[in-house]
Amino acid sequence: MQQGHQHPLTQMIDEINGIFAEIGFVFAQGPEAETEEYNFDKLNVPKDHPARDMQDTFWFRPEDVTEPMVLRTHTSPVQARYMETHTPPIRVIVPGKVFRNEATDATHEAQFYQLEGLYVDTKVHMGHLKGTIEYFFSKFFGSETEIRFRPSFFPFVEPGVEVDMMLTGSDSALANKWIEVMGAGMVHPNVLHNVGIDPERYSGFAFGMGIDRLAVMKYGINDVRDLYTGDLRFVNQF
Ligand code: 2U9
Repeated sequence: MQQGHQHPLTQMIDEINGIFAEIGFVFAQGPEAETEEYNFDKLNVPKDHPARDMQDTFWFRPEDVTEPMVLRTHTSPVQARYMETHTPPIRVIVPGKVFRNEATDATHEAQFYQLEGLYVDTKVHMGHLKGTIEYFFSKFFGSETEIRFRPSFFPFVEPGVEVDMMLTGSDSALANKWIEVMGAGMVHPNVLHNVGIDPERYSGFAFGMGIDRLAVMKYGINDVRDLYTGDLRFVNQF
């Protein structure tokens, strides 16, 4: 008898959660419809930031609610809520669906999956971020994986970095090329303050990655939109 199985994105999320569970991270989830406060304000996104525009974000006004709401543009509001209800040490992994108001093509969907992580404790520094990310990529893509950090900017972290990955000793199409795979950084003191954690006493690192892009890389998928068609001829290949 032919049996069903999990969708490739769910398989990836389970595998990644398992890798982080081994080093003490727990799993958290939260709402896909968010307030402007949790999706943007608490995360130190400036009031005039273009990400807040109607062109970039899906806004809506439910009949029973006075405030306009957004379809979350990242899973970060889940960590903001988590920090308000937990005291450090905090180690959390947050996978989930996010939304961007943009035209779709083979490499962009208006909905996609992100996976973010957050670690907050006393004396957390960039070395912890680097070690954790290196551990993750060597487990997920194999021990022949090299990563490098480039300075970058995101409002919710300071300093911010982008992470590139290179597979060595492999004959995969990804071998011996630097590929951008993740954004990360030290949690901005304003963000800690906004969720009631004292930035003088605690510090943290955070990272985020697009699961769809990771699936494209791991499985050689040509069009991210195939992940959402529900076409069994596609999903049964995984
Ligand atoms: C809190 C504080 C900081 C999460 C981060 C990124 C950088 C990042 C992108 C990767 C590919 C989004 O899917 S993507 O387009 N993400 O570059 N994410 S730092 O930082 C946080 C999150 C939560 C409370």
